[in-house]
Amino acid sequence: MKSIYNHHHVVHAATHEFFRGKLVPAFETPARADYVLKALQASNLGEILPPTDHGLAPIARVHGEAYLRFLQGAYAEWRALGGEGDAFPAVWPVKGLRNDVEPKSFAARMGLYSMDSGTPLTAGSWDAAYWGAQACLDGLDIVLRGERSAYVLTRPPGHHAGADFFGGYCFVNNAAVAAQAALDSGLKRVAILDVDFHHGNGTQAIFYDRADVFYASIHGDPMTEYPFFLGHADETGAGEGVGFNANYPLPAGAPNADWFACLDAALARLRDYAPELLIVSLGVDTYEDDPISHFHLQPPDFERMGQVLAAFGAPTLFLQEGGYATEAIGHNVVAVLRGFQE
Ligand code: Q9C
Ligand code: ZN
Repeated sequence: MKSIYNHHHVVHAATHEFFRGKLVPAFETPARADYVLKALQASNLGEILPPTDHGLAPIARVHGEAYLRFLQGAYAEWRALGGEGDAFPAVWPVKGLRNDVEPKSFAARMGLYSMDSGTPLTAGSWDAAYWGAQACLDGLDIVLRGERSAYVLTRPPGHHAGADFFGGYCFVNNAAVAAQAALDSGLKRVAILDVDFHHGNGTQAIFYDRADVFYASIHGDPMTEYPFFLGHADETGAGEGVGFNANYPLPAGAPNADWFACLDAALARLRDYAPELLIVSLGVDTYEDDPISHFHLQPPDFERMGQVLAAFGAPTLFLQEGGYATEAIGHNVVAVLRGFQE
């Protein structure tokens, strides 16, 4: 299996994030990708290639023009105002406030285009996210050219980013960009299976009223787990998209057998959909020792996950999402890919 490695990820390096009212060391770090790269290289799974430039257009198929304009210039604006270090939002247009007018104030636009204060916007956020999306488009090309699978090693992750906002450590929704590009290249049905511990609210929202992308996710119950405000089982799609969204929330601490039962249920739905391409939002924060998540998958479970996904039989594009047990991420990712390959 070929991999694309977004080596530009290093320019997105937050030092801290807000957690329970305090600044704590950032969880989403460059070291995460370094460990995966090391494990990939040691695994001999296949060639590891750099991304190539497909331009802004495929990203603009998913994200709003005003949001992208903001994101590209946000860090420079922050610095021009005297901001030091990373930028954080502090005010949001919640229910009853206007979100249809873009204020001039930078602080106001930070809130308009974000969903939480846990996502540091750094000097390199845009460049790293831009090249991450490019890497995903390269991974897509590999699969569209007829290979059975490809893996994209990138950060920041993507699945919490909506059409018009960042959050959950995500800025550009890589899975959505790849899915839309696959449709634009002529495919008719694309499935996204999100196995990250957290519900991919951004991905779900982007395709919620459409039948050409089926979004299925297994995740911590939003009643207690981030992103809290989306990811319930009764979210089944809207309009044309009714019946093309499936959520499998599980309580924190759920037994691994329950997780695999949900995987079977999700894949049964996707089998009926008969996608021409399966995109896997591959977060490994389902790992037992993940510091911010609450499932208990172990290394052999990741290998089994890969085997089950291989048995599904669709051309498969794996995109890296979360996973914060830094030193274990590489091993767990490679276990999935090895399980798939066998
Ligand atoms: N300080 C992904 O896994 N914050 N995003 C949790 C910990 C949000 C995770 C609080 C977690 C987002 C892609
Ligand atoms: Zn996650």
